[in-house]
Amino acid sequence: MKLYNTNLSNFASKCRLAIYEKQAPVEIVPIPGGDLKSPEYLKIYPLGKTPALEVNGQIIGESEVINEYFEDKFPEKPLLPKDAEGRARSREIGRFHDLYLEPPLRALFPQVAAKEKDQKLIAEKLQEVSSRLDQLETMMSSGPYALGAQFTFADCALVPTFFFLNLLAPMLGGEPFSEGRPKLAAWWAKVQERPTVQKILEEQQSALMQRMQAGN
Ligand SMILES: N[C@@H](CCC(=O)N[C@@H](CS)C(=O)NCC(=O)O)C(=O)O
Repeated sequence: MKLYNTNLSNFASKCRLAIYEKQAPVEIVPIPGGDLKSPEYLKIYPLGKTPALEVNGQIIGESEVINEYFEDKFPEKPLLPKDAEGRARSREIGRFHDLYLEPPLRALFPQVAAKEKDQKLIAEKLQEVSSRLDQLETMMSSGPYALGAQFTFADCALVPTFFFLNLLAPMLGGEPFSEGRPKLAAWWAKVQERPTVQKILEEQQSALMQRMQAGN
């Protein structure tokens, strides 16, 4: 079983975090041809996105689907609660992340390196991220993790995106995400005590440095 991965990708990092938590026997491999749109990779996964999981010659795409597959395949260290309501809550936060919180943040990525910044877009997207964070604050448990005592897929979804939130918002003039959001602030402090989370954040950081040194 192989995960086609780039360490900087928050979606691929979501799956690597689950792999590390579960100590799952998954080979983590770079993108063939060195680019998501290389002919070699498009042949394997026509969407040209990361992550993608290859199992017995077949591709499973989409980070949330891949993580659910890991839960089915490697149930020993569960990342979903046992009760139906807890499972729904974890999935709800995962979906909230993918559909509502991450897209406005992603829209800001090109602005960091842009010589002429689009200040209107920056202000709009920072505002959107900020309201999504307010909504997320109401969804978080009182800790230590997103849903409470158990570290779940909800945490796997949020951690790699908070790496970018932490960096990006201040660089573009936004307020630190923890400002006025005590549950998110406490969660972020706590979750970083976890060795698997430290590993993911180090991998994202070092991939970002490499990307910056390469000048793209
Ligand atoms: N919904 C997808 C999103 C994956 C995604 O967009 N990954 C980015 C890297 S963080 C990517 O592959 N971008 C290239 C593209 O969309 O063409 C998932 O959850 O896996």
